[in-house]
Amino acid sequence: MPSFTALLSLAALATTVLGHGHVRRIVANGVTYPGYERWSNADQSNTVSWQFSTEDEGPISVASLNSPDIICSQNAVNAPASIPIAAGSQLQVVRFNTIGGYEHPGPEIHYLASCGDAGCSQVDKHGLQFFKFYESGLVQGGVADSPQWNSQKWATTEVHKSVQPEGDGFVDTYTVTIPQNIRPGSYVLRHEVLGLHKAHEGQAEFYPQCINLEISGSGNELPQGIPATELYHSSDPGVAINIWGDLQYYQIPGPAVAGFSAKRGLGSKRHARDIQH
Ligand SMILES: [Cu+2]
Repeated sequence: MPSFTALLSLAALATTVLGHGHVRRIVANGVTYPGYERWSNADQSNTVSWQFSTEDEGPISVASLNSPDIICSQNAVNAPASIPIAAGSQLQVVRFNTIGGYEHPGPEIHYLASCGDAGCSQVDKHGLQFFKFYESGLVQGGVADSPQWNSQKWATTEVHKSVQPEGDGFVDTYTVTIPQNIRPGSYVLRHEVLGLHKAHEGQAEFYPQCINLEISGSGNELPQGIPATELYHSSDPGVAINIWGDLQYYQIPGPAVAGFSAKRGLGSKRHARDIQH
């Protein structure tokens, strides 16, 4: 007789066939950190990405843009562990999906929010103030030549050109650089991709996931953020859009990318002198 857990994983297979994707792991400084796995029975006390409850790893819908589910995905719960990382260095966010022909044409967007003294394993997600520090949307304008995406090119379709098979699915790898001048401390990295394939039907798909970071460094900048429930609205030009034509311009939704001073010390002095001229 099959065990209860075996039945559960059968159910998982049935539901994840329609799956859309989740963060499987993060690689920083040559170390691999496990992400939360919705259907794993393994010990997950060392995961660095926040729990979510979507059974098919599906998106947050446009109807939920101003609900707490947009913060860190559906019914998100703090991850127990954090990734130690130096400001200015890179990490790789590896997204898993079960469908090889996975198509979510759209932008990739990254935010940070300070967890403050509470730390990211304890912080109340409703109080997190997110600032955007990286975004990439329409990389090249053109016609929506699905499934090649060689005319109309998106951040996600370009990443997907390097897709790798893995287990019963595929992985796409996003590279993120942590701002050099950010103040050290605990932060939630809000990694997000959007799928705009059904945006013309009011069904843009949002895939936010949160990852705990412990950032080290000597920076002192902490840009002003806003609650994730205020980032987007259904009427935003980058949300209410039809991409199935010749698209030449795309306005990435959400606030502007936060400004960081490029370089401290000598660089900023030189800049000050230039301004005086
Ligand atoms: Cu999807």
